[in-house]
Amino acid sequence: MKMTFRWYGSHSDPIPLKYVKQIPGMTGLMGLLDKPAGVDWPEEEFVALKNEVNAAGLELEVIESVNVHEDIKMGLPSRDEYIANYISTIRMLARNGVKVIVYNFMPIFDWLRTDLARVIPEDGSNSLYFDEKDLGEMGPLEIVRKTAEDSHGFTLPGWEPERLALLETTLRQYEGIGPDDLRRHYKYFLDAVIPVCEEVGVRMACHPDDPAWPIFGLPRIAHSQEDYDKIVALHDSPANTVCLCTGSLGSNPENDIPAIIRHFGIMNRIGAMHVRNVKYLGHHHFREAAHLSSTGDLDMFAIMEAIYDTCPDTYVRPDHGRMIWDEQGRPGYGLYDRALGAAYLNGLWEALCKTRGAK
Ligand code: DNO
Repeated sequence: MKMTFRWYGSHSDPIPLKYVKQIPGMTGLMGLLDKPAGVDWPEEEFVALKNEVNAAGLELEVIESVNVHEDIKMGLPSRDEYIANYISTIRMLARNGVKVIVYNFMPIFDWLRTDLARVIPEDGSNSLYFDEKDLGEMGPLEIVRKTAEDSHGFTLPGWEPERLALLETTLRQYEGIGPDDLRRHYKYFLDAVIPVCEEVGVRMACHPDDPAWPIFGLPRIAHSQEDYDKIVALHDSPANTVCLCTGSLGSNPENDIPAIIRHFGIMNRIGAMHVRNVKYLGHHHFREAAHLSSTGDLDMFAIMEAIYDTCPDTYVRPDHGRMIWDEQGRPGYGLYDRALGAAYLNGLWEALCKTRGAK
């Protein structure tokens, strides 16, 4: 297990790399370079980022996210040009030591919340929160406006301005596209990129829908074990993997997270893990919790145990943290609670290794 941390680059992340390195057991980053979907990433920018990260004593083997252009998801004729750029980016990243690319195939919205700073009454911290009832009143344009307003000027992953600029048009374009169409477009994409990944030794890892159900009537095809069975079958290869995000899939209590990890771990189809906890508050209603099992509804020990048993070499990162100790930062991506999360997950791992044998 390699413990990593999401970092947004010195131009947009208030957390110095030095602080990341000081988290015990931190080996590297799941780093993000802010590139709009569809562009061919310039090598010199990536090399500069990699050098900066390596100079801080950290690795950069997982890149999150290389976003997939909407034209690819919609199956438009222009997709071939964007796929060619994607392939060129894969080759460039592989040349520079990247092993896993995290991405998603969600139409328009990556993750969605109705409140980015809901106060947790028990301790006065705050966390990301979702209540479908609030969403019903808002509608997509309103939620985008609110999310931008509440993000304290930070660009949030999945909410990049260029992605949302064409929101109304894109929402309309998706009207005739159902889940099977989206899967067909997905297969076209995978058939083009996975052979390249095999050739250069990179794994693509698809992040789940968050929350784990359809929203705004858009097709969403990655929120259950059955969905992922279909995705890994679209192009059968060890390079076509899952970024198993426990909190995204776990927003639906019907998803048995340790069982899903075991299922795909045994198949060697887990490219990376995001490990965090959620607290259920009702139907399609939850908030994010501290990583500690007892503060939410996921069994973090069972999750780490499933990783230990079936995919012990995978990359793990603590995921969205609460805002604690009055930290001001990017919602979900502050330093303190994610550092606590990493320390806790490392502790669970040590206990597993000491009682069952080192891995
Ligand atoms: C949310 C993140 C996602 C993830 C993308 C991968 O906080 O986990 O935005 O990075 O879905 O493309």
